[in-house]
Amino acid sequence: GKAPLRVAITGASGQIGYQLLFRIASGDMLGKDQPVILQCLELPGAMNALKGVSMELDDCAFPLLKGIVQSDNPEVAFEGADYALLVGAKPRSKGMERGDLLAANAQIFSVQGKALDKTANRDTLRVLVVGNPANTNALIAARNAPNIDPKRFSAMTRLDHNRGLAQLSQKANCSVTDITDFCIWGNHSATQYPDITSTKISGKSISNYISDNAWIKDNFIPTVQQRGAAIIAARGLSSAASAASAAIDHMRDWTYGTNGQWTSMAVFSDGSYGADKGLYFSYPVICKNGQYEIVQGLKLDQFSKERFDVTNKELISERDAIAHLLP
Ligand code: NAX
Repeated sequence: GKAPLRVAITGASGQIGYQLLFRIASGDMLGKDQPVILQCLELPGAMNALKGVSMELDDCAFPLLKGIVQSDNPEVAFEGADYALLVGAKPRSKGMERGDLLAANAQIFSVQGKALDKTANRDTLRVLVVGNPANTNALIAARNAPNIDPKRFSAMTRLDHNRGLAQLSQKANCSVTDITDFCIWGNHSATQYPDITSTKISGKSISNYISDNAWIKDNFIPTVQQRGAAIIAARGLSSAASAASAAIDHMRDWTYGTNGQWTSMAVFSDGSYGADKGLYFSYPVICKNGQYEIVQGLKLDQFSKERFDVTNKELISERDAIAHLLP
């Protein structure tokens, strides 16, 4: 059989971690023939909860699960890691300013970037930042890991992408797999731009199925942008199982490819389409041979350009707010 791969997960005993660990251990992320070792990082105060989660993982008797590391030390949790899912982050507390939130997370992701640089497997590593503000946290982690290719870092907009697919499939009364060439641009925040300009359903322009432009502008786009808040309003808790599912999709597709289809990933910007270079910016990507490529050659109309600029500006302002903390 295959040698086990090492998968580090931070915030492992939190809401998303609790969904994620079991799906990774059951083979949903890396395949039903790929053994894994889970390397869990938590805050010291959550180590007891993590122990309970680890006991439950044992109790599943997953054939692919070859070990569980439990640590509050990032250098230990990231030791030899082939994958790192950075889920744990500082949540916004009451009265906290945006700048304070960015700074608190800059602290966490600086430490974790340095630890990845020191102990992870630099030649195989794939990093997905889920903890918010995810794009800027990815930037901070990558900048603190000078010996790791910045293309090995990414942030999650796959949940936004999947939310968009679900809304479109319900409106057009088709299967999510019939929908192609849809993407999310920019930040994982309310400024993200879910773009249907190139989208096709069963190979034909989406306008054949959804001709109502007002629905796209006034319903679809805000619904996808505000979905996180709608889940909190309904459930009293933020998205967790769907976030974990999107993280699984992201890592699986990055590793095994998308068969020529688009997905959305926030990746190191090379300046494509005018996004600021070096930001972690969500683009349409195609994954193959274990790598992603930003889809090139698309034409952004006036409406799309305006929305693109808003989310680009927001990411620049997030970066500027923590610029003094970057190495
Ligand atoms: P929880 O508060 O349930 O869990 C977070 C866990 O992280 C806690 O157990 C905490 O002890 C741990 N933690 C905090 N700081 C840590 C550190 N420095 N090292 C290790 N562990 C640490 O939050 P949960 O609902 O799981 O959400 C986690 C993060 O995902 C949040 O930042 C949230 O905003 C973000 N999300 C991002 C999404 C995306 O699409 N990119 C969607 C879902 C989610 O809202």
